[in-house]
Amino acid sequence: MPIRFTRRQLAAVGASALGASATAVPSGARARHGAAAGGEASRVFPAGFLWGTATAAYQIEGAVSEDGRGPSIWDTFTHTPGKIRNNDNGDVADDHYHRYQDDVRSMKELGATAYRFSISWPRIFPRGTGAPNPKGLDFYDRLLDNLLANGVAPFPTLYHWDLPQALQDRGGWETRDTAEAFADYAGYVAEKLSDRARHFFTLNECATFVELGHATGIFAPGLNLPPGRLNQVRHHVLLAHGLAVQAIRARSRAGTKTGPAENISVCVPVIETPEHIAAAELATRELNAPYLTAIMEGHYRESFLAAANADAPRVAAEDMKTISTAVDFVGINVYLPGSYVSASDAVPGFASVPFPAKYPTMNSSWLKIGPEALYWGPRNVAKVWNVSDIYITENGCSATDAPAADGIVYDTDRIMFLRNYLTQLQRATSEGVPVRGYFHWSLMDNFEWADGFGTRFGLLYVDYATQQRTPKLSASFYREVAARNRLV
Ligand code: BGP
Repeated sequence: MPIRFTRRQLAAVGASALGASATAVPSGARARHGAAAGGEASRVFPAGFLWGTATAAYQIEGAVSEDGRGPSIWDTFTHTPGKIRNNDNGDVADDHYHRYQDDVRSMKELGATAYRFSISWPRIFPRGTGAPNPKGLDFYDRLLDNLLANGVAPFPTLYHWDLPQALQDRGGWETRDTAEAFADYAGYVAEKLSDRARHFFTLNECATFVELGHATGIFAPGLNLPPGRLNQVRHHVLLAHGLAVQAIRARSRAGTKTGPAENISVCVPVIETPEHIAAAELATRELNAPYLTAIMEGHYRESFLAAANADAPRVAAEDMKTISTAVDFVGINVYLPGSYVSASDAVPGFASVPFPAKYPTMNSSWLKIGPEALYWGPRNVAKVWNVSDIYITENGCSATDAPAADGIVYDTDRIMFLRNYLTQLQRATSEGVPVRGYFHWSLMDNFEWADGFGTRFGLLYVDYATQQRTPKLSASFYREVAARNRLV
């Protein structure tokens, strides 16, 4: 019987089997030969694909009282006893405000070509509106210069949940004024920074900060609003996005690009057959009705309005037009399948299949492991809304990272997670789904909101007592992927 090697075995035996003749081949040629014979080309990402990392201001910066920064709702919330695991707070966090140069150097060492970070609104406008604080902007000026000097493209997010407390005191997202204040701030920042930052994300994960901050109250500002007021918050947040897109366009350099960074509910067909795939596309529109669907389609879906009934949002004349102002790209944060979806003859034409009790998770109870989410997320967005540029603005996982006796963090679980998710992303790009870049959450361990410092998502391990950063094993994996622009 002839011996047949699988591709993987072939790679392992390749060097010895080729013997002396292989050593005569120049290494570059051998690599090219290997790529063709071993099928490596099938694992590549498109040329120019961006490999980035992501962070957010309150989670890493610290320096909460420095250089004129005003308080945000997260300062208030974290200093309210009992709200955060271990009563942790972001007063110091990763001290990135003082260590940003080291952190940019780490990005360079990772081979990252892009960086998604957020701008702290209360550093720029300490009271949300009024006179800007020049020292606040100076920090981001220095950061941008440093990133560019190290070959890392800056992708700022304008709102990653740190609303100035002064605006919360005047009603927060319950008032339209906050949406207008956000647009003023966004336009101001874009005017100042668009000479160097060419892409701006408006708001990070509307669905998360609205629902967890205003319905369940486990995030700042910790509210439990009744349905009508909650729908008004949802609407004002969408309005803030649309007004900001317009303000950024009006005030930035020509060619500046902007779009959202939303954690859509990713709808995965339960089995990949045409009827379940069609159901997953319909579910994508329905299950994201209060957020990305409204942004992309310019109206609230009938089913959403019918369910809200008398509690539906109050919508002023031009609001939906503003909300659906054309974006240049769509950013999506993808961690898990929102739903496994099957076709159904009953209204609404699909069913969400329940997750089994012991479905595998990472080190956060919500973080279900579903690598195919990184295929179906961008694939559905591209298909359903005909989007031509997509960024994966966050993906990554929590783990129980701890240094071994030799000081190394062997996070093989994170490498497993990434290898499987990136395999699905590569499947998407190889089919022509227009994903332009990937931002890993996170560059380094940081203040993970309600979990405080109790769980870790970084490629770099942070010792919070010394602020020392140490690359984990997953950082080596990520470096190899980024350097080769393909899976390893
Ligand atoms: C996303 C946020 C990030 C990050 C991540 C992990 O929703 O945009 O800021 O925190 O999730 O979530 P968590 O910190 O809640 O575990």
